[in-house]
Amino acid sequence: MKNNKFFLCTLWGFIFTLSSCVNHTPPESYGPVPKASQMKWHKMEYYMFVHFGPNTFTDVEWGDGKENPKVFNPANLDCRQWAEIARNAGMKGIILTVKHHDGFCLWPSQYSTHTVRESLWKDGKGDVLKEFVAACKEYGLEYGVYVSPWDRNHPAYGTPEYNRIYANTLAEIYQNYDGANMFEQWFDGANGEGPNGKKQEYDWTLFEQTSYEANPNMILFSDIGPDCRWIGNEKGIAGETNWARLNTAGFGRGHDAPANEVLNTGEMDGQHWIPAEADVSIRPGWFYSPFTDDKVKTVNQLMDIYFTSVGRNANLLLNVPPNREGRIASVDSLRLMEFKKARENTFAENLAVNATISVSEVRGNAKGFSGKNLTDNDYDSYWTTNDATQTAWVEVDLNEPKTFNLLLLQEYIPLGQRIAGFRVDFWNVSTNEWNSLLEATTIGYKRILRFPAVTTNKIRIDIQKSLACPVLNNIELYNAPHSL
Ligand code: FUL
Repeated sequence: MKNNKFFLCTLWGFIFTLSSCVNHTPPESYGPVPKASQMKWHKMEYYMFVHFGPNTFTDVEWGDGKENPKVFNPANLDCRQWAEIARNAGMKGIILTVKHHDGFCLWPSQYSTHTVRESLWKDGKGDVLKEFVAACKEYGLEYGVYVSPWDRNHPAYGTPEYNRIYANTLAEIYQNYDGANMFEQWFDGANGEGPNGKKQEYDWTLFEQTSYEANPNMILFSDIGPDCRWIGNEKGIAGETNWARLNTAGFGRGHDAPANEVLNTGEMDGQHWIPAEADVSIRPGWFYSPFTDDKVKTVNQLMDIYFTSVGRNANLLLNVPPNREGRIASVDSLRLMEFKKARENTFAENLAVNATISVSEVRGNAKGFSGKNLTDNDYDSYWTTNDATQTAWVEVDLNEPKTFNLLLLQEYIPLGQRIAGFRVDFWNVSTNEWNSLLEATTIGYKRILRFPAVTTNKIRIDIQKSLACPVLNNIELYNAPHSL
């Protein structure tokens, strides 16, 4: 009897200890994490930038604000054509330059005398912004605006008074053009001298407040966020290491921004979730010019840009400038469709979809965190380990040899960005040993790795450095038909 009691006590103690080691609860988030609006933004991945204004007609990139507003006279403006092309190109939205550095407003602003109202277009009664927002809505696209703080036309620029004028301009846009539904506000960092020879001291707190008041879910872009940051170049190239995290204390926009190299890679210890957006133009300039009709980027260049932006944890903002008619030229739209086809061909068949996944460890041995979640096509299910684990491996067994040259990985970023170093090996079917395929650092929302094609039945992803237990939610393998 006594012995039995002792046995039962020991058994209960053992079970208790065991169950406290086994963890069925999701990991705590690590470091800064995306807001719901940022999560939605990450999933957009690819959208259109539209530079349009007086510069479209004058072959310059930076109008000086003294241009005659009458030069703005598109013969056949058609925002629905832009929207239809963007949608057919697989883009999720459009951001329009409603005011560039020349100060010219594409809507009849009460805060400016340099607007569509002063142009010849539609006898001064037109409103590009109105047509743009209506077209995006009609085609199911998100819409956003670029409103340059630097204004080379406004007489108050360079004085404290201008900050209020600029904030009022933003408020006017939000109020009259459904700002509550705008997905992104693009704050350019450029800051030149005003008519008095002075640079504006921008009141960023006021500008941000004005935007969030209209829509707390608006993504505010600038060199340093707060919601997404500049990638540090205008080529569409994110760093091979790219953290969606940044330290902003002591930094500003434009000349006060962190070094371009820092913006390009983000910071492993960044205190804020500020993911990168890569802006690049399909032509050499941001604005249309007939001189660049034969210089539209090739499909191979666009595919490269896709891999160095979306494939490196950044969103791609591809500029497609309408011509003097106010329409996207056929050379640009054809290229966008070829680019879409090339992506469809590349990602036509995920070879990992039926793979058998083995992992070094499953959190609490719980089914909910198993390796199967890596191929189930459900964004919100993921594989993870116990809290103390910071190195781990995943083996992807394809059951038979397959040829591929692309590996797509996703970290479950709602719990933070964690992975800082990993390698991938493939099973060499002729020598029966593991051979090295690649080594890389970060993953983030999405990472697509390119390599010379291999034919093998299995690969192994070795996570060698993770800031907290790794949390991966997706693995895909593809054999891109074109040269990479
Ligand atoms: C820059 C501007 O100066 C260019 O004209 C362009 O608008 C680009 C997207 O941002 O800062």
